[in-house]
Amino acid sequence: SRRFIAAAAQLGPIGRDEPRASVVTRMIALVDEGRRRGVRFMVFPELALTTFFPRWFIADPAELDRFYERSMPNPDVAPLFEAARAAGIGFHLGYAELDGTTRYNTAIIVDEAGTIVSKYRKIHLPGHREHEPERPFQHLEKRYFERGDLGFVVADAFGGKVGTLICNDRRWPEAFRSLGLQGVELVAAGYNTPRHYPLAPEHDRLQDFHNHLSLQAGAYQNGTYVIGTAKAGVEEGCELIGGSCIVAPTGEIVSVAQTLGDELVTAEVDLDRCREIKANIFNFALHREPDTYGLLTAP
Ligand code: ING
Repeated sequence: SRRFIAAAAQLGPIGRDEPRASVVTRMIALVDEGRRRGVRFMVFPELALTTFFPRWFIADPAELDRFYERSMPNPDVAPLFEAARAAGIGFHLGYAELDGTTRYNTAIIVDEAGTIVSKYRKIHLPGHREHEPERPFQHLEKRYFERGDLGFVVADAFGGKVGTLICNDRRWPEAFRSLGLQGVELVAAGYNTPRHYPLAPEHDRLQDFHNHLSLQAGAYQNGTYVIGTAKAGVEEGCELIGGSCIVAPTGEIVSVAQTLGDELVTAEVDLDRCREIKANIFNFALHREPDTYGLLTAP
């Protein structure tokens, strides 16, 4: 069977000036905990190496570039790669990527041997492009990142088909279905989700519900496990939701974070269970009607 222990490796707040070495040390502590619990694959959050810098308008390009990785792996993350490989643990890592002069919100999946088996660049970039000083905080992903150009990515890893979404992607059923149509069995989704959404403050109370609703729907409607991992807590004065969790292909949350700090959330997954959904209610070959879905690709 294809059963193993998987984990959401939730991170608490990362300070604007917190060195990467400090964050990597925190991540290695979670790798050590994962080794103790027999984990095979763990999912770190979106932009896991730095604070969520799109909350600020940063005019100085040199200051902005501080938050990006110019190569992956690199000397800052090498200790994490080494610790994970020594523990026989694969991982998902979200980070800001500077590719020449182009900036992406990127995530990689690394297998138990330390090999990068997939790379994804975030496609659904929320927020706004210009400085909007009247907001209590900015959400400038459309300014700081280009739209991903690698498509929706599924790779062979951990005995199955593993896909990646990044934060806002998880709210778009088309993104999940693009992985589902590739036979995905486990989706890794890191996120940084502020509690306060300035344009709709009446929805602050719903952020945890909408997070789980999105992850659970994506899991059920595509017959896949989903591991959603938060950067959580009050980070530089901005409240980020937690709720990291592991969702079964049935849509059931099988394990969930209990804190807003660094926390390893584990559960046994059995990739063969995806068939309960893929072979029945969401048997795409039998029941899906793509020739009626033309509107879905209309702009
Ligand atoms: N963050 C948020 C997310 O999609 C957001 C943006 C927050 C959208 C709250 C809607 C409501 O989870 C990122 N980084 O995409």
